Amino acid sequence: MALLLKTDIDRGDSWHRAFARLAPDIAVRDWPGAGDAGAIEFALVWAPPRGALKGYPNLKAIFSIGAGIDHLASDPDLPKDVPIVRMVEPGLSAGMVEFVVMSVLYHHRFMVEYAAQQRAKIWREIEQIPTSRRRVGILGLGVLGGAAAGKLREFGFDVAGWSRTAKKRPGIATFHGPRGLSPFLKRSDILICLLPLTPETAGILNARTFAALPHGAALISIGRGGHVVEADLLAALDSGQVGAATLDVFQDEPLPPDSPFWTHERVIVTPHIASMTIAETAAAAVIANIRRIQAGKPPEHVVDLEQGY
Ligand code: NDP
Ligand code: OXD
Repeated sequence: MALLLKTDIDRGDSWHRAFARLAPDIAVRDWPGAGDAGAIEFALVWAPPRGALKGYPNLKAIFSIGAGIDHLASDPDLPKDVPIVRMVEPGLSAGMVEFVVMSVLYHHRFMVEYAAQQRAKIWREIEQIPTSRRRVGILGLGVLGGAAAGKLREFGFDVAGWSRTAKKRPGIATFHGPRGLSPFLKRSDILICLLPLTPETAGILNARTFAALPHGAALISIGRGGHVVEADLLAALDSGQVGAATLDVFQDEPLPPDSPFWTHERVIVTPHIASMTIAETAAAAVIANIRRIQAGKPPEHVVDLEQGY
């Protein structure tokens, strides 16, 4: 029995080490050239090229190295009837909570304005606002959005979340569905996008969305670049309707050198690093799911391809 591994960057060694330590009975074979295709029962992949997962007759599950599975759902040659499992692991959640807290505090404490003042050598105080008066809205109240919401509450922020289905979370105002979007946006001084990219959510950060926010709201875009209509965001930044933005994900990655976001004074650009799957903790989660399958149980965190996440 073997697991096919396809990572995007040079992190293969850490996966090999983690599997060797935690599950020496699982042979990890790198894609491409993984040897006997019949021996491959599981695949652990990030952004495999189209058709790369065809031709493994005994494949029992495809594990996404990331929480998002848009890199798989876009492959029309994906084997049918093989469950796709998204990544849910403590390292990824912890990293995302850190990034969200850091970014929210950055905007909350006017660091974009202070950075501009520093460039202009201006010594001027901006009146501090208590967290209880800062309304933070999270698009996507799933594993990552939910964890971030909980931590922001601990800081005392007035937190709301928007999801597809109705939810109840202590201390968090919840909204759902298309009708819940506008009242949710209206009370989002800092808007965070932690949605999956699906046909329903593509382009959701557009001119209409920005117009519904309080004037000068900050945007933290950490879901997928396909959520953002970039021309609309630039227009909203230029008009001041969106006061500042932290952008981690983009339509084209790496962000092209001529993108105006690189040099925009009120934009912080990071290279899709809001959080990363940690091989050690993620391997444990994948192995736990493999053991479930081997025991005849369904794996956890299977994606609903109809919904796209
Ligand atoms: P989950 O599947 O756990 O949560 C997704 C959330 O989005 C759910 O609350 C879901 O609603 C909501 N949602 C989905 N579709 C809609 C819709 N049409 N309308 C309203 N709400 C919707 O995902 P995760 O929290 O694990 O991950 C979220 C995304 O974060 C990933 O898909 C990925 O794109 C991104 N990500 C980015 C990273 C980065 O480094 N920038 C790192 C990791 C992830 P409901 O609860 O009702 O199902
Ligand atoms: C993910 C990502 O989806 O890193 O996990 O973007």
